[in-house]
Amino acid sequence: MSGFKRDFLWGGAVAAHQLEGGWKEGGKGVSVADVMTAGANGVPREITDGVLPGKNYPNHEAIDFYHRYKEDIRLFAEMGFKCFRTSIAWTRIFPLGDESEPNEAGLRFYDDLFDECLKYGIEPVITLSHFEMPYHLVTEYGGWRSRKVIDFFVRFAKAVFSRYQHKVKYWMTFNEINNQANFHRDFAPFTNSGLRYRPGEDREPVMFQAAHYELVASALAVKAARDINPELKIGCMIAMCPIYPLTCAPDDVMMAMNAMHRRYWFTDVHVRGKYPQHLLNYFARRGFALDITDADRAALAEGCVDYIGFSYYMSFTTKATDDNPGLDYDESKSLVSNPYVKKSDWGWQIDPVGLRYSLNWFWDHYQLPLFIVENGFGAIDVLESDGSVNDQYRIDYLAAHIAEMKKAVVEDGVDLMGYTPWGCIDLVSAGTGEMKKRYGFIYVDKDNDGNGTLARSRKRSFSWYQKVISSNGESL
Ligand code: P53
Repeated sequence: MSGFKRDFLWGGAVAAHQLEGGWKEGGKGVSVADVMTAGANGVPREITDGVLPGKNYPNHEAIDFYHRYKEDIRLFAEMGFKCFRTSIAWTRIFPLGDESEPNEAGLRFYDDLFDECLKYGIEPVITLSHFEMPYHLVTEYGGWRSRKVIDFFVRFAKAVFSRYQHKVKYWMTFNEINNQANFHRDFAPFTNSGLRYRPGEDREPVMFQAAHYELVASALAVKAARDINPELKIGCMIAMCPIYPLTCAPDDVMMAMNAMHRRYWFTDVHVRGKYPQHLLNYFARRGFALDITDADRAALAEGCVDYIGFSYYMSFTTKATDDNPGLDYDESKSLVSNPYVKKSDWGWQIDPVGLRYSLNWFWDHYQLPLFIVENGFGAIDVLESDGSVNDQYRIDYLAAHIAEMKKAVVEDGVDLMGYTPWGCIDLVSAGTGEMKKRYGFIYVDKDNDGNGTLARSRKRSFSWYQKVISSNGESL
């Protein structure tokens, strides 16, 4: 093959809670994203007990896509997008999460949004759960601690598969389901699974249990989608940060392998429909008695995904240490800096070759079509007095990653479906809640404190990406 497929899905990616705003409109319920304040680099977002007065909740208004999506999709069409990845806010469809009937106003919003995309020939690519589960499920059920949430999720999935089956072909179940491998911090367990840990609680088995229920829910959703319409394609969504050994010392190499096991077993379950033996042995060694039934095992085996969606921003590096003779991976402690790569202002390691490595890693392991559904450079942009933004650093980042992606396809033979850079329009950062950490081709006039006109303007990267798409990745 000389380049990317002719029908390669070039586009951009966002998530409902990070751009829609309208947090109470159309009957929408409160989501976990609605109770997270703005943080900053090194300052974690606060998770509050409900929405409290006097706090800054950046997702409530976000960039007001709820009211401005027509203007924004017109700009995506101008760039030549073939697809647009967003999520359906679960709380627009089931505001509390445990209702028996969906909310018609919420369903109508996404009908209109998808129609607007299709009008320009833009294929919607939809994530079911992207860090925005109903907050009511957290307070009433403890989030994904509860098996009952499987039924609520599957009800939500069936409602939207049935409703949009003729508008949306490509779906993903849980965004970056493996972020919660970092369970020592509060962020990922809450955004992935609605988990609030009690002081002193043994966090790890709780995370494994929640992840298990999600994997079962995902598999049941895959099966439901096939029953509703066999044309639908359902993927998983994995946050891929390949973990390198710091040196070739055998213990460092082994440590890196263990780390990969602990961060990527989720993909094994999604793709192969069963747990890898290393993890079952780990559960036994640690004495974790998880609620995994025969019916769950059957569901997992029947609900394997059609493709692997993944995000790629950075690689990680790890090493063995004397205080860790078991070479166990703890994401909050085991990562070290890679001396061979640079970092973004937020400390994310910039490693385009890691994307080629990741594509090959997934392909070697699973032989399923791959879809890069996030990649991008969070940076501080400067709006010049003439209204322009000269984001050459973003162009450099994306061009270097696309060049490596091309090698994976052309030289290595990886089956790649598409590429949707993250935050194609500036939006609220998931990790920090900032506006200042920008990813877009389109600038949005809004700052960290919520000031600004919300006006949209094209950055330098806008016309660059337009050419990338029109040349099918030849012009970088
Ligand atoms: P922000 C951590 C590591 C890799 C990807 O992230 C991550 C995270 C969580 O912060 O999240 C994904 O906004 C996620 C998006 C998110 C994007 O990466 O923290 O799927 O929702 O916005 C970028 O810079």
